[in-house]
Amino acid sequence: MNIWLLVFIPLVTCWSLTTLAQQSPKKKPITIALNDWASQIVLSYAVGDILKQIGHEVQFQLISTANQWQALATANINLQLEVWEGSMASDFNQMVTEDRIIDAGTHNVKTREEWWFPAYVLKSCPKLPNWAALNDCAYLFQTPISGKKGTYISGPWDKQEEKRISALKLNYIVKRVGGNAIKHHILHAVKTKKPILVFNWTPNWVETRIDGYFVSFPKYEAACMNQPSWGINPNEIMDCGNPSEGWLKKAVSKNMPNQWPCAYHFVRNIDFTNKMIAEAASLHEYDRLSYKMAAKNWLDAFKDKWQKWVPEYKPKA
Ligand code: TMO
Repeated sequence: MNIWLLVFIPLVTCWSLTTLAQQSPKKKPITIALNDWASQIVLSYAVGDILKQIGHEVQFQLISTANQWQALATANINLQLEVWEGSMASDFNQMVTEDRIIDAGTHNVKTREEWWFPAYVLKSCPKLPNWAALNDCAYLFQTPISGKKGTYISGPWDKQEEKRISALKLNYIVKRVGGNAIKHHILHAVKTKKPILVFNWTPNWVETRIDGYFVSFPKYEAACMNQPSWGINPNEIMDCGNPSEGWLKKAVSKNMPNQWPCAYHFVRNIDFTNKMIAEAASLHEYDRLSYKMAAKNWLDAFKDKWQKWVPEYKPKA
């Protein structure tokens, strides 16, 4: 028997209580974090919509992944739906260990966040995706700002990539762009068939539309992140890739179970699949729907899935 069934037996009346909640004049809104990549934003709007349907007030707060931990700890933000292992594991684990936020469960998803290139680059650099080919092929990725080095384009998330470049002695610089700019760099490169080396992740819209590969770095182990002696560089950390089968978790503020028990029950039930996330991203990034329209379409497309997270859910007439 699933342990959560035991924990939540007292809450089975949750969904009928929402009518009571609706009658109280001043309800404290649940604040959902909006970060800076498409699936996270679209799915936050979608989940916000479901929370409203079951009687909650909801508001959204734009915030960076770096700043969200403190905001969750002080309950200025109550819900973060996409905590990615590759970019957020150390902050998340520390906050949970210090009992400042709640780990609200793991999605049934395998994630990867890594350097990526379109498949046509293999013609000019056939030894990729092995990372050992990166230096020989650095000239392919030169840009005016990188001189003789290659340029690797990355986002605003803390990936310690400069440390990896140093540890693996890569002849590259990191060019940081906004989370939403990554798409334009990829689409432009693909349109003009130019080589590009760029931060990408899965599940994401890219895999549904563009053929490409993640660079295969030395296999990730946790020790690589904090023990210099680990790996091929005995003096530096980060001489490895990111987790290739990473987790994806939900984080909530500590006041959630008491303040909004029904919402908390629902959030624990939320279980995205790779397809649900890739589709959320594609609806906005490729199909060009606004975030909110993408959320609407997503809710229609995956009704059978998310309605199961809300026991006794009855669509409004
Ligand atoms: C956190 N992210 C999915 C952009 O790597």
